[in-house]
Amino acid sequence: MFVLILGAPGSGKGTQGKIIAARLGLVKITTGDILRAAVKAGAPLGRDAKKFMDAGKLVPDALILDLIKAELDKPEAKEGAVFDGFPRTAAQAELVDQTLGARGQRLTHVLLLDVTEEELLRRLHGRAALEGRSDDTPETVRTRLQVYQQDTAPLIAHYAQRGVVHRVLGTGSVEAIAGEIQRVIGR
Ligand code: B4P
Repeated sequence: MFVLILGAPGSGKGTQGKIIAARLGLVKITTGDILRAAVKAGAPLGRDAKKFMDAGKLVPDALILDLIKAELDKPEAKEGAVFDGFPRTAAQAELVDQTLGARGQRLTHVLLLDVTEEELLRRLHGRAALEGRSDDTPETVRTRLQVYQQDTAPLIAHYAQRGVVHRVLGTGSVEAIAGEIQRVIGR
């Protein structure tokens, strides 16, 4: 089972991804967390990625495709995984398709978390106050929402053609949303 959680910044991908991965006993791969850890550690990738992240832009595919490939090739991701935060561009989606396809696998579920822009802004401003994440400033949040619409939202049509997209209302309690996802996946 390979589950992709797709949604705008602040839609609850990280929150729901953690719950799904724990319930299904799957590894969760979160590119945002990997990048933030690389920044914190002062690793070369982190040094290169930081300026894009702080500006609310996507880290260029040239920097991130190798990282995604390495994560997909890890033994614990060979039989299934939850993808949180990637693929986010057409090139990343192609890499995921090719890597899984070469193993006779495919994305089995794409969960699209549907949240209004007003609610996204409310949540991200709330997180800025709580966690002080460097990319949660009002200006950067606007950019991230635009980048999502431009680069990532087109992936919905790409996966919808294969009939694997499930739209889930992403507002309400975390538990209610998790319950709806469980119902949709059937496990
Ligand atoms: P991410 O870490 O993926 O950031 P995000 O899109 O904001 O999602 P996140 O997981 O943090 O938020 P969530 O919706 O769970 O990316 C950060 C940056 O890294 C990107 O801008 C980019 O620069 C770079 N990056 C990462 N992956 C990349 C890739 N593949 N390619 C290129 N660049 C990449 O949650 C948001 C908030 O909502 C939380 O505070 C949560 O508590 C709250 N929330 C969740 N569910 C809720 C609910 N039901 N009700 C109320 N609040 C809720």
